[in-house]
Amino acid sequence: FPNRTLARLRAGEAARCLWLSLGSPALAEIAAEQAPDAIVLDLQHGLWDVATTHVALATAAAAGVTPLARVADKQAASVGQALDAGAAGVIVPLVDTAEEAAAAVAAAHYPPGGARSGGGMRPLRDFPAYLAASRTETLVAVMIETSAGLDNAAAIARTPGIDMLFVGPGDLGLALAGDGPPLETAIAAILAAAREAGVPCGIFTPGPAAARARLEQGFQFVVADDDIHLARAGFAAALSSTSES
Ligand code: 3PY
Ligand code: MG
Repeated sequence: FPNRTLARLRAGEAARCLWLSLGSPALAEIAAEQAPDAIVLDLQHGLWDVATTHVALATAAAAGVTPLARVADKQAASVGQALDAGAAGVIVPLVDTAEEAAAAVAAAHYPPGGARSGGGMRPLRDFPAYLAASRTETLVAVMIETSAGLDNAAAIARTPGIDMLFVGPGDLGLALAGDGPPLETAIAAILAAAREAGVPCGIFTPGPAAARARLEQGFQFVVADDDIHLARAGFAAALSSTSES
C-alpha cells in the first residue's frame, strides 16, 4: 500500500506485470528493479513457499512495485494467507460463478464488508493503519478460465468488489477444446462482459509481443514476461549464439 496498480486500473490506465514462478526472492528483486507496475507470484503453479513468498513480496513493496499473488485456489484461507504475507492483491484462479467471485471478495476484506481474519506479522505491525488502507487498496481479481466462468462472465463482472477480471487463456483453451467457441471468440466475450460492467480486464500473456497486442485490444493488465519463459529463451539464445557450427 499504496497500490499503484489498482490506481492505474481505476484511472483507466494499463498496468504491466512481471510474472514469477521460480520461487526466487533474488529474481523478484531483479524484476522489481525494472519498475513494472506489479510483480505477480504464482502460488498456484510456482515454486514458492511461505518464507520465500514473504521475502519476495516485501522486496517488491519496498521498490514501489505492487506485490500481487495468484493464489493456489479459491479457498478463503489461500486468499488470507497471501494477503497476510504482504500481497496487496490477489488473482483468484478458476472462478466459475458470481457466488464464488463474491466469496473471493469477502475473503480479501475484513468485516464488516468481508470475512478476512485479522492476524499475521505484517498486518499486525500497525493494524489500525493496515486495516484502513486494506479497505480501499486491496486488489481482487478473479480468473475466467473455465466453461462455467465464461458462461457466467457477465454476472461475475458485476459482482461488487471485483477490481478486475483476468483471463487464463491456457486453462480456458483446455476447457473449450473439442466443444465450445473458438478461444479468441471466448476471450473477446469476456473482455466485452468486463467493459459492459465497467470493470478492467486483464489477461495472461506469454511475453511482450502478446502483451502489446492485448493492450491494443483493450486489456488493461498484461504480463510483460515471466521468469520461466525468459530464462529458457535467454539461455537458449545465449547458447545458440555461442555455438561453433
Ligand atoms: C492460464 O492461462 O490458465 C493461467 O492460469 C495463466 O497463468
Ligand atoms: Mg490457469
